[in-house]
Amino acid sequence: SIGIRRRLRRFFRRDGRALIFAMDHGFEHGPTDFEPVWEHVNPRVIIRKVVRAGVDGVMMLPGIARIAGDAVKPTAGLMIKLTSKTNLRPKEEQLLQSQLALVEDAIKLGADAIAATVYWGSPQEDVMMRQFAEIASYAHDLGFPVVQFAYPRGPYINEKYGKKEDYRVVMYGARAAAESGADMIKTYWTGSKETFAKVVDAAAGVPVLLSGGAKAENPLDFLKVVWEVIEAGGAGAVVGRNIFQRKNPEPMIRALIRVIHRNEDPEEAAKA
Ligand code: FBP
Repeated sequence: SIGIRRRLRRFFRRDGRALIFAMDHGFEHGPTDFEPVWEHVNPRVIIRKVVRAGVDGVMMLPGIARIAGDAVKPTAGLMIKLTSKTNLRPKEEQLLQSQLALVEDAIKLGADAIAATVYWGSPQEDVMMRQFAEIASYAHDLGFPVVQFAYPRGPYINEKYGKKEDYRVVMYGARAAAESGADMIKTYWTGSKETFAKVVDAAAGVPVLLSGGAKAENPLDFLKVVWEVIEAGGAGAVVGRNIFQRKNPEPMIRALIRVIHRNEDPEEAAKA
């Protein structure tokens, strides 16, 4: 629909790419993720910094949107994720994301896009699949794009492929996300440009963004990965720790923008 296309443009620049800041870690990992730079536990502080530095979008859970959604100025899209889990759950239940709020809540909070996670391959895959289907159906009806964090993980994956980052697993998740109606997909790095290009192909035209991962000590290492993602046809990155675990996130954001939007060589981008 026109609404979906218009709202997707709030995240993607004309080149079809986006840098999105992720900040659901206080819930998903716990506030310890903010300990490296404790002032960033205050959502307004970090959101102001990243928006000023030029990110294209910000992703958060509904409660943080209530507290600090207005700090996301109109220069950036607001993505509200409706599912999560805490790290406090028993291990057997870590493979499930539960729904925290409704599509209507996210819309009332000003969301431009609605996100939800599916752990493909989880023993609870069915629950997340249905959750996603319901969210997508409502959101699409109302003209809102839906983002799937397509994260394959589960015992069978480990048994058969050894790790969840195996490209056959990641591209399976991306394909499943596309087939379940996602308008944007966020997934893991597969380790090489060639394999990530297959993930992009498997998504059949639905934009695929990299999920940042743990903070790289050397920023250049992370910029190189993002550069390969772009070379592979990826549509950008959704980045949390590599941004908020730096006291001054601006140089990293500026460098990421150069790599994502200007195809700049990571070494050059890091120097600028
Ligand atoms: P990072 O860039 O910090 O990896 O953030 C991306 C993200 O998907 C967050 O949105 C989420 O909280 C976290 O990673 C989940 O990571 P995992 O499930 O691998 O612990």
